[in-house]
Amino acid sequence: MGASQKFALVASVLLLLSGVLLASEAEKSKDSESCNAESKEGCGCQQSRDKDSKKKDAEEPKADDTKPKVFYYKPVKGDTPYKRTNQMVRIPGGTFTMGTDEPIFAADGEGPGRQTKVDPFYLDKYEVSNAEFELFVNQTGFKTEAESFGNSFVMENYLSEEVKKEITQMVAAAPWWLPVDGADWKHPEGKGTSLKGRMDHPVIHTSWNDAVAYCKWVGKRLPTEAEFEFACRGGRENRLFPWGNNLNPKGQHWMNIWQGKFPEENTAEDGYDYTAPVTAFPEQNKYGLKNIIGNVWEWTQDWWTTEHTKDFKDNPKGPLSGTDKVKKGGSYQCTMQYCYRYRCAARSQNTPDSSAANLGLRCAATKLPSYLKKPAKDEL
Ligand SMILES: [Ca+2]
Ligand SMILES: [Ca+2]
Repeated sequence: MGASQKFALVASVLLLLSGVLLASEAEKSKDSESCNAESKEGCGCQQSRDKDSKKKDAEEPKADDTKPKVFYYKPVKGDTPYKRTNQMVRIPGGTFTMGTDEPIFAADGEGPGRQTKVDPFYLDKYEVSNAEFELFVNQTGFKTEAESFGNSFVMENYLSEEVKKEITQMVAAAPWWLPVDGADWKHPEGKGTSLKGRMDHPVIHTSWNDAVAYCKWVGKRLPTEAEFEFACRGGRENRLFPWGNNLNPKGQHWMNIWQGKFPEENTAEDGYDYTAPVTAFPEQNKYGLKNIIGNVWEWTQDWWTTEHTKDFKDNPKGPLSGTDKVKKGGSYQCTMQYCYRYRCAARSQNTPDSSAANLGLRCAATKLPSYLKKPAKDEL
């Protein structure tokens, strides 16, 4: 581990500790929280990012991000043996209440509720799968940041004894969350692991910079936080989940989260103790979105801030600068007791070069990419 990574680990510990303190506050009032323990803010190499002008460009998406400058993928029969999951749905736009006046975690900036206008746009129906990301990597040779750094974060429960033996560092405030050498999108649990049987699962260990590069390549862009939340709410005002306030309507599971006592026991009553296929579970609201909450966290364009006013916002794009990017939707590691962030108003953050086993993406677009205008024959 290099000096910069050691520094990053120390920074992670400090930030994670602050997250746990916040969590203990929240615990007193309602549900406890350690989703901050899922974050690893500060992890990664700031220095290398600054040196890389290409990545620097990617940090500030421009208005013309919908026009791919480098590659423009047109599906060709035989390109991939896997079913495509790159379809988009149209989100009609409108004015909605973003955030909430009844925050579960006020320190996250979940409130106040503010009237927010969002123009119509398109959003991926599914999280980006390993199969879709593989097309990108195969055709561009793209190297993710986790691959460049040589490690990424994975929860202890998913690691082999062999891999665990090699790990000498640990985040004191979140000992279940380990930096694993060789963990990247293709080797989700480190050396010796593969994507076998998981090509339709969401790609993980992708940083914000990786996500921007991927979305640009497919002629799309990341959604703004406002767009994500508008889509998540599906036209319903002030509800917890995309479908309403009931966790399991009709007695069924609508998302991939954690059941049981975190982190000791995952009973996987929803059918999955780790990531689920991006096509799993019912459509979560009338826009036809799958796993917009649950499964993996998803990056948005916006820089992170917790300072919001009640003023009307017209297509907000977040602060002009910052250190962390907003992620939304919660993950398979969230429970009511230990990360109640699988709610549309909930939010969290990581530095743009962070990656982890519970963090992925889906893309948005202002204009539907032309290759999607005619549904492919093999469309789901
Ligand atoms: Ca689950
Ligand atoms: Ca998700």
